[in-house]
Amino acid sequence: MNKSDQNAPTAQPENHEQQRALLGDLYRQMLLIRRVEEASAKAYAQGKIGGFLHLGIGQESVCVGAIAAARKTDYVVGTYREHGHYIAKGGSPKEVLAELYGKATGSSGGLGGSMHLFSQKNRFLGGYGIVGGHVPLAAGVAFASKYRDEDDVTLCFFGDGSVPQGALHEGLSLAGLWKLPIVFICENNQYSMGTPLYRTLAVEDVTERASGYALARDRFKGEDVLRVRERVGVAIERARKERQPTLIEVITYRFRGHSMSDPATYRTKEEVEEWKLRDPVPLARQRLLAEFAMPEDQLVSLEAAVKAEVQEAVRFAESSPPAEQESVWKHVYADPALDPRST
Ligand SMILES: Cc1ncc(C[n+]2csc(CCOP(=O)(O)OP(=O)(O)O)c2C)c(N)n1
Ligand SMILES: [Mg+2]
Repeated sequence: MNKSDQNAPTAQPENHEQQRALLGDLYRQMLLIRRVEEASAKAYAQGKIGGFLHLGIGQESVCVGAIAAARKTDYVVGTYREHGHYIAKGGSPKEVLAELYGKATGSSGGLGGSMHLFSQKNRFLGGYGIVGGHVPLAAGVAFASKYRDEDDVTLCFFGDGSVPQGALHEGLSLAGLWKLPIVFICENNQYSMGTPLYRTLAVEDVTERASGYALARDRFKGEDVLRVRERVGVAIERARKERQPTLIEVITYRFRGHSMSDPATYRTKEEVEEWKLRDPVPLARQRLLAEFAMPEDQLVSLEAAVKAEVQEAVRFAESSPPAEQESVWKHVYADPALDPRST
């Protein structure tokens, strides 16, 4: 059964014009995510956002490129560093910022906060705080698609810190054994909190784990959003058509500390500056100008529109009502009436 053809992502661009339009859109998405996260950092510093806040500034090309290769009906499961993934999967900056502010209009009614964005409508299934714990959940989502004979694919994102966790291996093992339609995407930003990769992994090439679980594998640098889209697209099609899961490692970097309370003193300024030369957002802009001859004023108006959208989202979050107290008792157990398949 092939229910989702009408929801296919933009096909591989066939000509220069299409490629320019595609890169323009991916640049807009990355910039939007960056501006949303900058606005949330500001609000956090002003004491308007509580709890934890983990930003993915520097890593935007991974979620934007990967999710652009998926269909609307495919599923995404992420970690606590998931604002960008949520927006790339069709969520709005208003829902994200309102959630961070603890407002009733947020993606999870203001009850989840930064680590628990969720959208049933967009098939963005969280937002999880337990490192590696969501990997078997994502395998379960992919199992459900296969069991129901639907051709949707699940994208499961996780950090390099998940790699030595037991739960991750259970998820990879079942995916390989049961030939689940899933793509595992390790966003290797070189650190888990303040611990560098070489202190957590004896074998730093994460994809070396793939053969033990009969997974296909791929590993590449993540700063070029078009490359991410193309390489993840290959794995998605393999999952959809052959039910062959893939383990992908994308090399990336976060420019800020692990969370808002981390000054990131465990790495040198030089290291950060060197990675900033590969910042995916200005790289896409430069490419649009140089390779695709996009007029500068077109980019300037796109950037102004992104700025206005984020300013509006901040106003929306600030003026929204707080999470309803009685909603604390909702969503504790599954409500069959909320299951769209029960209607
Ligand atoms: C099972 C578990 N152990 C420890 C933690 C505390 N913790 C939160 S984030 C984190 C680092 C994870 O790093 P990584 O997976 O590389 O993701 P990144 O933060 O770099 O995106 C740790 C150890 C946790 N949340 N869950
Ligand atoms: Mg990491």
